Amino acid sequence: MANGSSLIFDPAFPLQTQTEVLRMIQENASLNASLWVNIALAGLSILLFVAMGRRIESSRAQLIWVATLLVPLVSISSYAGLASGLTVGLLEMPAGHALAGQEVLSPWGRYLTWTFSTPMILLALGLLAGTDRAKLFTAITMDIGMCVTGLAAALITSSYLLRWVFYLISCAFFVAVLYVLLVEWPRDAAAAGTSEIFGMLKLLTVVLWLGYPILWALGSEGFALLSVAITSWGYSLLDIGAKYIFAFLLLRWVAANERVVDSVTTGRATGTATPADD
Ligand code: RET
Repeated sequence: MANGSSLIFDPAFPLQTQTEVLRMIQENASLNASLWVNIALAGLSILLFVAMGRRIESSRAQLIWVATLLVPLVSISSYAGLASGLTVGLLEMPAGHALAGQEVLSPWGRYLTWTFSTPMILLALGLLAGTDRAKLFTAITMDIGMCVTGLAAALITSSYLLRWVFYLISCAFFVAVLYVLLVEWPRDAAAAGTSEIFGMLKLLTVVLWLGYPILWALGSEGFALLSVAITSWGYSLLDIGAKYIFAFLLLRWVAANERVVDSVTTGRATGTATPADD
């Protein structure tokens, strides 16, 4: 039936958009593969991490384990949302953008779900470093700020300038996260006796996390130098390192050094670390 008034909500339109988006994703084999690869890897990681953690008994090590396990759990939900078209939109880019006036596929669900996965990564790292609540709170809230403002940057269609303003706000939050990771937590980890593993995971995290804003700027959301599919592959590859490889290394160490983890109380440790493969 014809919709005579723009005030009347026609539920057929959003449904058509989602079906249309799903069709566009499925027609782009490379884009589709970049999503399904992560669904498969997240599924395997969940099974592996459950198996790795089943003998962990101490409460602190269990907390790190659950936080780590939540990373692939959030990821599989995130990628299922993207692969179904539920969390992908068609956005008309504003004047000034390289694709101005065109409808561009925007996988905004990625930025939304980082709000849930990245705090888990930081919680696990902070607990490993034996940090205090103030620094943990700082890192996690700054990280959430980074993700939410990153989501805003991706969703703005009214002004090209404001997309970049939000991008810069997000970067400012990110600097605070980097400060905690690079300056505060290494000191805490040294006092806690977890320097070696923390140092390795910190390096992996900082290097890979820096790739995300670079990719955003080069990809279809920013200067559009890369196609939607290449941008998506970029994020998918970064995710494989920053989530599954990171979580595997962390969990393997925690499972082998439960006593050390348990004795870490905000800056004081009594145990001594042993290599993860002992
Ligand atoms: C955005 C764009 C705006 C500026 C900045 C960004 C940083 C994103 C980061 C994401 C990390 C995601 C991870 C996900 C794992 O589940 C939002 C791309 C600074 C650092 C590790």
